[in-house]
Amino acid sequence: MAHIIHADLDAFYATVEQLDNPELRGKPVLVGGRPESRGVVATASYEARPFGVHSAMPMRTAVRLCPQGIIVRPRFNRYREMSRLVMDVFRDFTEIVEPLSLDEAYLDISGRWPLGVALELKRRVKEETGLTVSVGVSASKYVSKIASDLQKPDGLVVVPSGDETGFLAPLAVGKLWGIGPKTAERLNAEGVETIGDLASKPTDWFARVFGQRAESVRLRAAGQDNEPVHTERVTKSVSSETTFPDDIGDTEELHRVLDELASGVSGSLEGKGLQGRTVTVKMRLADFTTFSRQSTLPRPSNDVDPIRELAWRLLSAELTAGRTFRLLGVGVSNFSDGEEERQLPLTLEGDFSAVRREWWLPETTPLP
Ligand code: DCP
Ligand code: MG
Repeated sequence: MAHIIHADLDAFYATVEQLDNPELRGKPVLVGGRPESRGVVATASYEARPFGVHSAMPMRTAVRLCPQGIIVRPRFNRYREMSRLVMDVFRDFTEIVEPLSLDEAYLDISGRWPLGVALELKRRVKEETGLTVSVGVSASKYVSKIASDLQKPDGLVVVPSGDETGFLAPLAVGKLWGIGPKTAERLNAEGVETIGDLASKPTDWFARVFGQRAESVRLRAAGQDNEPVHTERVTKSVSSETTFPDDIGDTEELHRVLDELASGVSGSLEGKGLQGRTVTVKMRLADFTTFSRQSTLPRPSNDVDPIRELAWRLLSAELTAGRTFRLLGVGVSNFSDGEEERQLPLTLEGDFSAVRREWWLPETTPLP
């Protein structure tokens, strides 16, 4: 079962400024250029938004609308730094992360319990960075992107598979991917106000209005899209190593260190939902000679026992009298493609829909 998260930080630049400077907290903050030098607003804190201030607005206009607004110059290096922290949290949940900008990304969490992952993601981002993130979850990228925007700030909207059309129906056509303001205007003139209006049109109407794009627009209006999450960084191996303060030659101590490394790697594999077949032990001797030995498990695993045993066998073969080690590492690679994982039944699906009925859908959405 495909589950894709779209996560977008709330008032990103402004929230970073409020975090770093407590005096700005709870106040309307306008991050951007100076009004007297034709600066524009990069973003406004949520305290400033009720005044009608938004990104890309001339700062001069923003100050007129919100005279009590505090203007702060952007600090891009700081935002990049915070972005890296947030993306690292995202990557703790899945290796399939597609960043769209400094403050938003898609995460493929297929095969997991979406509401549980979303709540934990929000909690960890808050705990580790102080930022709040709005999250949308559904089976497709663009539905999730629409969903993440609906309950900002600190939003969480889950659209269960099968409910896409009902979820999209009441929304303005302009919210649909690929429908710009001009097209939206043209559609409104034809009496098509909502995505639901659009979805109810016959196929030949789409062909007439959208030409080449007809089929893709029609499918999207119906809540269908199979665009995968694109990621450049796919994990090929998970490993852990340690350099000792003093070289170790004692067999028992080496054994203990190896156990620790193996259980760290096992935990990390489990956290990422990965199972591997190849176990590698990396060794560095007192004279800095570095080499590794690897072997294969009978089947892909992330269990600590088989990994630990194989790692120990590899290391044992290298122990000779008087040999001391500066560094040891354990790695697991050669992952299975995760197909088994994707087919796991979603045992919590029942509870999940009950929860959704009460809290997770925006009020504008008719419940089935
Ligand atoms: N940004 C910018 N100029 C724009 C839009 C955005 O410089 N025209 C910057 C400032 C934002 C950041 O990019 O903080 C992220 O953009 P978002 O559109 O996600 O806006 P925010 O995160 O600020 O607010 P929201 O809570 O609506 O996501
Ligand atoms: Mg944002």
